[in-house]
Amino acid sequence: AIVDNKRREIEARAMLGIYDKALSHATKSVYTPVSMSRSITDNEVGIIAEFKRRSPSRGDIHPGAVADEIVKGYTKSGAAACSILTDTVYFGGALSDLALARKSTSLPLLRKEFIVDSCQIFEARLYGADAILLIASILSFNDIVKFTDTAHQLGMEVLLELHDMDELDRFNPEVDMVGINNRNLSTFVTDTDVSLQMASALTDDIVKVAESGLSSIAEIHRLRDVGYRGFLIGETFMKHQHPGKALKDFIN
Ligand code: IGP
Repeated sequence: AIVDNKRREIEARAMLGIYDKALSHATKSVYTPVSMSRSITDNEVGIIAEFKRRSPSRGDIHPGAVADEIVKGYTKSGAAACSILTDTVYFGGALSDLALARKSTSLPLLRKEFIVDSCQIFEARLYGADAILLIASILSFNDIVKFTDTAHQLGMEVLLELHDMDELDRFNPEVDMVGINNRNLSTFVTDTDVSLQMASALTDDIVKVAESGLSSIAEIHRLRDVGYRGFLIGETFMKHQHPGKALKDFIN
């Protein structure tokens, strides 16, 4: 349903001619992307702090959250990068949140979106993203290869999200990071053991990110021990009035 809705949104935006401009102006953006994978591996903890107002699995998490305030807090508290949900219908986010985040931090930003068309990658670059998410469960291997190439041409990195062993055939060695999502996107069942079990399925040289359902620093240490360098965390921080402070308390 999310993907069908996304395709309809894109079709409507295309009819308005929104992407024609995005395509020709994407690299004229004043912002030059930086490496998210390096920021993660250089950071002591490697937390990718997410901006998310609500989700289909949890409903409202932090309605009315303001992106620049929260991203500033995350930056001050030592995040290695930030992830910005730009889907509106299911997550209450917007591209304007990405633009606001861009103005408030020099940390690398991930455009968290259901990418099904290359025009969304141009749009990501234009709004100041440093990296894009590609979700293996909604894409073909060919699309993953093509979209990775597009992101790289625009100077951005790719985080490829996998959830189970069956998706390993969609692994493109050209991607910059692989994320293992503990949450099954069709059932919303979240089990942090997924990251632990999938760790050995990936080669050591790829930057590994554990995603979803992470709520304690002990879990992070356990995942670090099996090779993860990045940790994508949303709800654990966003459910608090001051997500930046929550991140600080989490690390310390
Ligand atoms: C963050 P959590 O449980 O810490 O809020 O999860 C992030 O991993 C999650 O938002 C996410 C997601 C996605 C959202 C992972 N992959 C794909 C939308 C689409």
